[in-house]
Amino acid sequence: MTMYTSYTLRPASVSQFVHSTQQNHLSTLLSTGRHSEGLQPGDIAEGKGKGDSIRMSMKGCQTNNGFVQNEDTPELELDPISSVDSPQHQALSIMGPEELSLQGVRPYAGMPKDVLFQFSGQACYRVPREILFWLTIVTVVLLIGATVAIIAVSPKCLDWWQAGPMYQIYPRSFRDSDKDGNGDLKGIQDKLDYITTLNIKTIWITSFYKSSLKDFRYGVEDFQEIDPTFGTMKDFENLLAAIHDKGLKLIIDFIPNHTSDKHPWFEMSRTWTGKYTDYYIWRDCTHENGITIPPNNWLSVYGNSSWHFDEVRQQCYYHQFLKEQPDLNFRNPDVQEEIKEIIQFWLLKGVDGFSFDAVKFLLEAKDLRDEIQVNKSQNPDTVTRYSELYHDFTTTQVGMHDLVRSFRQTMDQYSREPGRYRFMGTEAYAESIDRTMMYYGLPFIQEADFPFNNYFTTLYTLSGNIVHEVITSWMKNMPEGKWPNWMTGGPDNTRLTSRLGNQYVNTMNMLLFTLPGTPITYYGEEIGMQDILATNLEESYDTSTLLSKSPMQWDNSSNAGFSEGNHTWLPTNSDYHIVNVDVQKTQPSSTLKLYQDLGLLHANELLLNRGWFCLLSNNSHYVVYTRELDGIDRVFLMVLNFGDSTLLNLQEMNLGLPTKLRVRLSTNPASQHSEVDTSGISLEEGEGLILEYNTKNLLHQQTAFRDKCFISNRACYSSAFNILYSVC
Ligand SMILES: [Ca+2]
Ligand SMILES: [Ca+2]
Repeated sequence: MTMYTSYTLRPASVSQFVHSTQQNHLSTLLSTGRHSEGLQPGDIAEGKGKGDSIRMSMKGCQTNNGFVQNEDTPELELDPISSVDSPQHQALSIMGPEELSLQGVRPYAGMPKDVLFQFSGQACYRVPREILFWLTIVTVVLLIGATVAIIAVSPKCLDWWQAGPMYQIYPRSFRDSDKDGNGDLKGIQDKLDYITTLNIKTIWITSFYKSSLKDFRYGVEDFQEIDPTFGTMKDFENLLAAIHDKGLKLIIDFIPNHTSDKHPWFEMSRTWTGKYTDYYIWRDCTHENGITIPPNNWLSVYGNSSWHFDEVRQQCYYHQFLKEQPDLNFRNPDVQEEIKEIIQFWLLKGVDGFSFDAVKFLLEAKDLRDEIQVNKSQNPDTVTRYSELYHDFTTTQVGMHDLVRSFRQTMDQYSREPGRYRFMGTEAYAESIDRTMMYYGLPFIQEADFPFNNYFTTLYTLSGNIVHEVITSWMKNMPEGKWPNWMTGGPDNTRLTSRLGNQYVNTMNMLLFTLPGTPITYYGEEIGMQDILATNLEESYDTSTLLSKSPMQWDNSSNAGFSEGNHTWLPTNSDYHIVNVDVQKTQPSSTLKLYQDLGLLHANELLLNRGWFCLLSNNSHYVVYTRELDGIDRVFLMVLNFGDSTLLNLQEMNLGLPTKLRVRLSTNPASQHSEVDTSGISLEEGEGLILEYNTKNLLHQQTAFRDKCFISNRACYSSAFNILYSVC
């Protein structure tokens, strides 16, 4: 509402007005320069005002030059002449040349803003205010600058999949909770306390999907169902919640390449049902009198043609593995969408990541070209073994990595919450190293966090040179800034003890925990379990895949504490009386105790989880390497003997070592916490030492060692602030 005011007021009356307004809720009258004669408040109340009469028209609660007037205020008419002065003008007039004297007026609560402005303009208020203002601005700028600087110099934090070891569990063999002789999800939950004693960060449970195949690994009938052998979906949810309660993470297997031939998709595909018709790879083929002439010469991984004639559909379907495992047609967008939905299903359940199996087989050449024989002179009719062909048209086809990246993108949608990053590993079994490295992705295209490094799991002979070769092959080919990982066993491989000999188990575990990257342990390797003998099996199934999957050996009781039932699905190894958790946890020199000590060291030592790795020396016996970090004047020097007993002279390596090094950990209990003489270290067969010494002369800083040293994410340590920083 527009207000017209015109008043005359003697300056001396301001104080009086202030108080009278409080009492009478009258409109404010302030003098203007033009009206030298003033009115008394009483005059206004009575509607008086001769030459300088005031006419005011006000309704409701209005401010008038900052004074408050309520509805009780009598309506006053303003002088038309004076009314040219707007309220704004009135306000400005306060500040005018005839500025009012505020002498004797003191600030009070509820003071009108215009009078408040009068006070606030005074130097005693203005100066501190401006000082405070600029102090605030400077502080904010400094804080922003400091935050940006800290972010800029901080190295990338290790994510959970980098920070601690992974523990791979074959669920049918870990612990049986319901006496049926098969390990199950509840059994794993019962043993979580044990897993935490290993300083494990991530549990990796291999395939538990609904399947009628014996080993449950590669023939899934429903990707969104738990096989009843392992329990129910509720059991899975309980297990996952319990794993998270303990601060652990869970990753699970996923095998997208194929399904079981009992999967509903396949049942519908073979009967030409709607969109499922093209869910698998079908081709016409000739089939007469039980003899099939396949569309091409492609072979199954297990040998013989990878095509199988289906009586129902009267066509051949492609199977890279067993005929019970038909390959999905990944060139069909509907299939891609189905797989995406399965990934989302488990991520919504809360799993922390996947191991994607057999991804190199996802696509095949569209034109079904024959693969080339390794031995060109061999009669094609006799080529039946997988190794007799080059697999240029059935593995790693153009577009395969795009599929893997699409899996990654789906997972990224569920990785945005802090602390909820979803890990992606790819299984790249029997790939060349350069093809394996492709799964790390490209500089700006993320793929797997890492392809699983199973090169140690296939070693059947050991020497310092062989171990050195496996290490350098990975480290030199891995793209810059990526994170390594190391496995020593797995469900598809012979156990360490059976492959390499019991005397090397501790050394291999020491190697696992002192290399840079994520250590991955297959269940039972922490106590040195070995394969069961094939002759003990009452199975007609492919026994070679079962020997490393025998029940976990917990204690001396029947079935090694794995099951209280009368029968177990695979026999327990006969060595369980001496090789079991219960016995080893009380033995100070046991494989389990060393494994736990290594896990602790790995968790607590920046040198091991963030430090440089310098590979210094190797021969047919030993490998020597260091872990060091700028800012820490202490170095770990590992000496691992993968050969027979030998003598090592570290001084010959010109590392500038002191004459004595402290033993931090040893596979030989007798030498724990002692010192060794660097000019002559006697190493037993399979002996490993983690030595420690102080120096300010780190090897990676020296030109001579620069090409022998590696780091994923460079970091330096400041002991003064107890922080890591990257600008160093
Ligand atoms: Ca069971
Ligand atoms: Ca395939």
